[in-house]
Amino acid sequence: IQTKSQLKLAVQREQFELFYQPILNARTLRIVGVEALVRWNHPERGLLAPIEFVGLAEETGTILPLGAWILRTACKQLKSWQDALPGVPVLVSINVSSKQLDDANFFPDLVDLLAEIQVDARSLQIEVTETMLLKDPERVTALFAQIRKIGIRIALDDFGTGYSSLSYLEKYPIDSLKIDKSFVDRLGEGSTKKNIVRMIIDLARDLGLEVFAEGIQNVHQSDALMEYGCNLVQGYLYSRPIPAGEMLLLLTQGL
Ligand code: G
Ligand code: G
Ligand code: MN
Ligand code: NA
Repeated sequence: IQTKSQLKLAVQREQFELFYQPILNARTLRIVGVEALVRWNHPERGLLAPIEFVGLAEETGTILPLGAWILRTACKQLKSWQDALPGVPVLVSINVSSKQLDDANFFPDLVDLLAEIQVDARSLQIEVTETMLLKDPERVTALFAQIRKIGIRIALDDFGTGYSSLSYLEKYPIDSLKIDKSFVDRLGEGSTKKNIVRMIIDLARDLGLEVFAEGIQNVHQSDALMEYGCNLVQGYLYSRPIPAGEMLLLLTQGL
């Protein structure tokens, strides 16, 4: 088990690495974006997955400096891909904890970061979870509006797993939904369970939202998603999360 002080030290020492998982157009199989996924490069235990430390980081407040490092690293990476591949549009999607969004400095720091790195905000997306929608609605609405006004897209991650009601979807200024893997897992099993995914896609379309599906592992799932009208897909069927250097090759050559 990781302790608070170990994690704090690891942030100071920048013992983290971002992996990237491609997001594809299921029809054309072209890469349209990537999701940044953090790993802890632990000196003794090797590469640790977020499940081993993100919860602790959130509980202890270390998510603020860690989250700032993640945003900075992902923006610098985007900039370097844009410089290496002019004219190739890539969306970089970054998971942001609600603890980061609670911090009053989040937005001003983000604006400063974009100015410093000189990266186009329209190539950025942040992924927020439904817990965000259970907070002070006026504050969240204003914050999301500010973020979108500078061109950053907002996706609601792990959609369908949280406690928020569907009516929240109409209230908040967001751009897209990411259907949680647990729903994608059910595709191909039987028609009643398939209908949940179909319903989410129809709902998103109704609300004018884009819809992503994650955790796709087989062609039954991708075929069903395309049939229902969801073309933005992510999962092991296409690619696992990979280091930045390998991603440059995929962005250059395709899958
Ligand atoms: O990479 P992996 O599938 O193990 O990630 C599991 C979960 O960890 C993701 O669904 C996401 O919620 C969380 N996660 C991964 N990377 C980040 C990150 O950079 N910041 C935050 N806040 N959470 C992340
Ligand atoms: O942000 P979120 O917690 O949803 O991150 C997605 C997580 O799901 C990442 O940790 C990623 O490694 C993982 N993941 C992505 N695609 C697949 C998949 O096809 N199968 C499984 N089991 N996990 C996946
Ligand atoms: Mn995510
Ligand atoms: Na997710």
